[in-house]
Amino acid sequence: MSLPNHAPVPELYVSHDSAQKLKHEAGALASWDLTARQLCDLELLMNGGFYPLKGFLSQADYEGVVENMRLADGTLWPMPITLDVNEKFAEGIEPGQDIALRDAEGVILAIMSVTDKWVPNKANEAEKVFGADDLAHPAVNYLHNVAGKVYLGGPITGIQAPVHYDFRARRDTPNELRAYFRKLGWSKVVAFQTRNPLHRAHQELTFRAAKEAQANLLIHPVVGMTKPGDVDHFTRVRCYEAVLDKYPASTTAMSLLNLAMRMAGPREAVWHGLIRRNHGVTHFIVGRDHAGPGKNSQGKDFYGPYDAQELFKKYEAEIGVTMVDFKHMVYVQEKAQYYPANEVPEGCTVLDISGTELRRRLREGLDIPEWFSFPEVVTQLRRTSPPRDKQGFTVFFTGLSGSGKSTIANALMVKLMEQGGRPVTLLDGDVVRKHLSSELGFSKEHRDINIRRIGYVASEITKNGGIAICAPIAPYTATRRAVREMIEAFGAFIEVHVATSVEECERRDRKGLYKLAREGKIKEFTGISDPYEAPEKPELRIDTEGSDVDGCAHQVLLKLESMGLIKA
Ligand code: PPS
Repeated sequence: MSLPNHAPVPELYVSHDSAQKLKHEAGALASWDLTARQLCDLELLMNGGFYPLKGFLSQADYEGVVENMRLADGTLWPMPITLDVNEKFAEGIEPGQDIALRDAEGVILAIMSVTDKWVPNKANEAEKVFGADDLAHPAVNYLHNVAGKVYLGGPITGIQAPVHYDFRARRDTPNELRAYFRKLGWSKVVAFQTRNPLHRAHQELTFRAAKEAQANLLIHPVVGMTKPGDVDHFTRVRCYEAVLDKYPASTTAMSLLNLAMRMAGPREAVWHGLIRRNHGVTHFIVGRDHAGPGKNSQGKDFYGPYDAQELFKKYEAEIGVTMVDFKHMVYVQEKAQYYPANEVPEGCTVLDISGTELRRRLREGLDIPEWFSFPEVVTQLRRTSPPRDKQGFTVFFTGLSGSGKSTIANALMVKLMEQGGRPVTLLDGDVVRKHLSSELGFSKEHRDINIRRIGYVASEITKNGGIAICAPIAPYTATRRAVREMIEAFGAFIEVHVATSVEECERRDRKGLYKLAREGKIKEFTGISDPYEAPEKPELRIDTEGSDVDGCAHQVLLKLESMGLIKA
């Protein structure tokens, strides 16, 4: 789909007057509250960032995209942009019906004319789009454990753009960027996609790319959704702003992109290229391991380091953007400058600090050398990542009823309060059920709601620098993982499996519940008539059968110390 970079890209919005009228009428339609990811997708659909898509994918388009990266009409499009909904909502919707799409506050942003409703084969989608049906991939985990079971497809009528209150002046639609480039006479623009703070290696890489392509530079960071655990976008944008004056102002621009990344490596690179083309860019930097999701469940990389470059090259003409490929940049000590890893002069010393190492240094308050980053960037990062012993964290006990979770959790709370320094909150299973979840039972659905509530409260405590100790049964792996992700956005998550066997719990039967469960008087009782999925890799596993409560709590303290979360 050719798209000259001087012409506007088609948007899906109706005129202001029609929008007012439609908004009024849409009040009576069935309405769907968009998830955070769908909200990002909708914004880019409406403003032309996802051109030529006219809405969430129909089934035929979805199948084409999954199987061979093409829409039903043959147009290149590598990423399924789907409206996933739960079965309950889907039951009431039939093709031919219009639905209102709302943001988290209930504001109607668009109307979708539903043309298709289907249950996707998610395992196939994972294999084809992400290369493996492996839950270690964040998008595969999202697909199976967050996304709804049913997909709806159909064209969108845009009413209004989602509102952003942060960094408003730095956000541009594709047409705003196109107009800006036109105004400045920038016929060649090379875009740099990033989800990380900019350090010196990135600056060097972007300088070189602009020089190589003889183009102006657009720093185009993603501020929608990135990989769980990434530096939050507020901090990152402050970092970008801090280094912007190190670039020549007349040839460099920065704009924020509200994209929800999928970390799909090669396919993602092609997708990023198409999105940048829509934003009026002519060249695009693809570096080492572009949009890589990290290691799979076998500890191996999902994609080869240069797979994304290869796939981009193959489709370059169709994407309509020229790739500027780069090897990994490293610092050469003797030359006091950065080189692509494959161009390092012989016999020289290479210095490099990985993302993991950087996070360790921040966490432990260690030095971050000037050759690696700019002091202004390090200052911003230190502001949001104080040393670990000053950050909030969550200790999440899981185990069978009567395993000893609550008792150990109580002892741990007292020991932490004795040390002082941070507020401590205990969210015990029984106590939560009394105060937060009194209306819930023990079905899988209700248990999941209960655990997510605990996770939400713990994440707020962690975010605000406190210590949350949780002690529910939490029998399901996927739900525990969801809680981990919620919390790791703000601080450490320590899963402690209190591994008392069901036989031992039943022998102790401290509350008399096992007896009632055996007699069938309590239904869905964990370990007796309901499942318990033991954690495979908890931070700590405690065997209560060999040690007393004080000893168990002490094991947790030692773990926290070894992680640098409390001072010895
Ligand atoms: S869950 O699965 O995490 O939501 O469960 P949780 O909220 O931790 O459960 C708290 C206590 O509920 C009592 N209880 C049951 N447990 C398991 N299964 C069934 N059916 C059940 N019915 C009541 C039990 O005392 C749990 O407390 P603990 O402290 O774990 O013994």
